[in-house]
Amino acid sequence: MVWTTSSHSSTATPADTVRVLDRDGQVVAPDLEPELPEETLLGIYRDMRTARHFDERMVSLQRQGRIGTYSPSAGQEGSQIGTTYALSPEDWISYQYREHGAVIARGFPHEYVRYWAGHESGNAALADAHVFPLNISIGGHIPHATGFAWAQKLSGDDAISVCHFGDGATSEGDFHEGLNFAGVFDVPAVFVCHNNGWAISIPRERQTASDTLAVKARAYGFDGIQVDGMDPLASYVAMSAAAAKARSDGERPRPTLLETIEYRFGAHTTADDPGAYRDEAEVEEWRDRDPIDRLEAYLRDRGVLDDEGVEAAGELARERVAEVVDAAESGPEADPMDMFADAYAEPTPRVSEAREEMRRLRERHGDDALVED
Ligand SMILES: Cc1ncc(C[n+]2csc(CCOP(=O)(O)OP(=O)(O)O)c2C)c(N)n1
Ligand SMILES: [Mg+2]
Repeated sequence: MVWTTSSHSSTATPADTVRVLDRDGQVVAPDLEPELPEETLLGIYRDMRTARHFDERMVSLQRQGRIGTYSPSAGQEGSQIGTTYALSPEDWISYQYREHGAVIARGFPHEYVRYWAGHESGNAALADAHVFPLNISIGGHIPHATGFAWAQKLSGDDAISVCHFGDGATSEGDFHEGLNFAGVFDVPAVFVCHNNGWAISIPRERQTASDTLAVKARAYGFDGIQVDGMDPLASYVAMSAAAAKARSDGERPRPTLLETIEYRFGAHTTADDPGAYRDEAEVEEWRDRDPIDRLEAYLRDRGVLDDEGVEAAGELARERVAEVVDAAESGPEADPMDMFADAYAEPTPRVSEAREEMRRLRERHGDDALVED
């Protein structure tokens, strides 16, 4: 481990934030700089470019009616991809609905796009990449991730459980229950709280009176660390250290909470208008810290990347995204009745009732029954 947390004060200040690169891509903490092979650094960069292009493409597909509501991730690729590169492919990832970068860093299965086009099967297919189904009920997956980590520990599995969620999720009871249990039962889990400053239109200051979100881990008896989430290398080193603590090689595993401080450049979802609650000046200020520009500058400085490499990464991103979109759209259209199929192993009376109601409505009105007035 290259950095310690023992001196982390209960009122973390920006000076405590783990940061390797400044906004110009200059190394500000040489002792934290990870020694990564060029191929790995380029992999992180290429995946970030792919995630950014995927985002643009998905918003456009939504506008054309080819997918449903989508939650953009532009601005947040550094923490999503930097943390995932620090894991073993055997580790399991659970996430909210915005961490597309983590899925891309896990091989980008084309079924992912099928999920956004309404296919339940798209969610299930992620299991091959050790990614749990996407979770929209805020915080609902945190106790599950803790329980899964506990099972990993009890079964002697060396893999760990990594759980992504947003700042808004920290106000849910599930956050408290999941982290409290994790601390008491010493589970091999890393919780990544993507603090992007907003939970839809609720700003971070209205979410909690705590100085930081990271400090909440103290109450559960484990470390909470603030990380510059616009810095992919800081995200990488913070996750490496947290994952090592969780794995612990037969010693007592310990969970960690990482609070990655970042920003979403776009809307909350394609159904949101951020102009109604935040200033464009704030967005511009954060655009100046773009994680892709930052890593690009670092790689250019080290001679790992030049104009040609940047161009090639853009081309690769376009190819990868076109490929998954084509593959996802080549199959049959989604069947809306599928939404009832896997809610429970056996449908509850309520689910059966809802399915019957949907069947009747579609019989009477066709698929217009699915469109809200
Ligand atoms: C249990 C629950 N309550 C409310 C909602 C409505 N909702 C959807 S997204 C969201 C905000 C979540 O914000 P945050 O956790 O910060 O994640 P971000 O969207 O910023 O990535 C809310 C309240 C929900 N999906 N689930
Ligand atoms: Mg948020």
